[in-house]
Amino acid sequence: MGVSRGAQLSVIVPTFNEVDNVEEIIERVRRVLHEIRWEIIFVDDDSPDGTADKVKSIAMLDPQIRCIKRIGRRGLSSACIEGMMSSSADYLAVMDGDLQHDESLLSTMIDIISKEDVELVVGTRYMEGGGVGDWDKKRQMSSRWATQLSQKLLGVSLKDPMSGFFMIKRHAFESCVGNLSSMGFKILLDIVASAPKPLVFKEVAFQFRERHAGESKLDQRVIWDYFLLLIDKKLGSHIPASLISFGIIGSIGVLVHLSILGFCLNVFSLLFTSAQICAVLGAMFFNFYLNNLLTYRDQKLSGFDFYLGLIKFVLTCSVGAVANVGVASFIYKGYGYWVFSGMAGILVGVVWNYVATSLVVWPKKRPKINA
Ligand SMILES: Nc1nc2c(ncn2[C@@H]2O[C@H](COP(=O)(O)OP(=O)(O)OP(=O)(O)O)[C@@H](O)[C@H]2O)c(=O)[nH]1
Ligand SMILES: [Mg+2]
Repeated sequence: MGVSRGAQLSVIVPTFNEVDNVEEIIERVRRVLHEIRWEIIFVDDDSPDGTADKVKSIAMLDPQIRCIKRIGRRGLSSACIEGMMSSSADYLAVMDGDLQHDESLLSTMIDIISKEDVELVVGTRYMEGGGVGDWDKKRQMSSRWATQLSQKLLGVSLKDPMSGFFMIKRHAFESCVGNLSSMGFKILLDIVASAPKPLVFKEVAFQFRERHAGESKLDQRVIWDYFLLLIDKKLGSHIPASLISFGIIGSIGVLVHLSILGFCLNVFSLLFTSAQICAVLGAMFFNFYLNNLLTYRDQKLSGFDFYLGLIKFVLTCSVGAVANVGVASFIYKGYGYWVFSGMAGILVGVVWNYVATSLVVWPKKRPKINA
């Protein structure tokens, strides 16, 4: 067999609209990694700013640079996972594409992971020497709170499980990959909580820097994804996270329904049937809007598709309502327990609505090739 020429370290960089950071990140990584064969794998979700084209134009001249372009997909965690799965290197690092992670730490990490008996090295903001830069109080508090929650709930002992900067041995990553939830932004938390046995880790401090160029993709929906990840990990993936999300939104929808009903009856003095119709339509709109925003954010409908989706949602859920009433009445006639009958109807309705709307309203898109 010939001498191995493949990369020993793959640095996975998830990107969405990071075109002005690509060259800088490559140059900075090149400056810090000397005694190892490395490659950078950019995983881009078809950024409108042409990030993937930029990476590919560099990759044409430099085999150390690779690009995975995903179409009709979004998601930081799933992008990192696909990047890592495409690597045959012994060591995998994950680093943001906006230069907020201190790339000089890569050489420290590779030193540790290749010489010591550890499977994972984590860049940590919450230990001496580390920090979160110029974050405002609100962001600092929510990050601390999310950290403590995952430590308590999932028994994670990392100081900074929310960090997106780490290096892991490929065999250790591959031992977890079948259990990953692959949702949201928190890929490190997903990995450590999915490991069949606790990963041996070491932490190194780093200062979270300011973004080099471009804009943050962080928004309030990250919080929802984070809770779904926690629930998914706790329930052992027996129930799809999207069904949990659908169910939670539906439960809040019941409160919305009752509020509209009460409002229409007491404030507008509508007849009960008219008030109930308003409440049903209001709750359906609420459910559609939030599911479009949160449960199916990767396939979010907008513009004309939003209104078309709303009509399909209302029609599909109407069938669910008929099934709900039918099943509940059937069981009630047979056994007479109203709570049990009602619950059975709700269960059938929710499952129908979830399955049918995922097929009819938010079907998995066939990718549109822009290039
Ligand atoms: N492939 C892919 N990458 C993403 C997606 N969302 C974010 N990213 C990338 O993930 C990295 C982290 O995203 P940021 O928006 O910088 O999030 P953050 O660093 O937690 O937040 P800020 O401090 O506000 O920048 C960046 O390189 C983004 O380009 C996505 O949906 N798909
Ligand atoms: Mg960032």
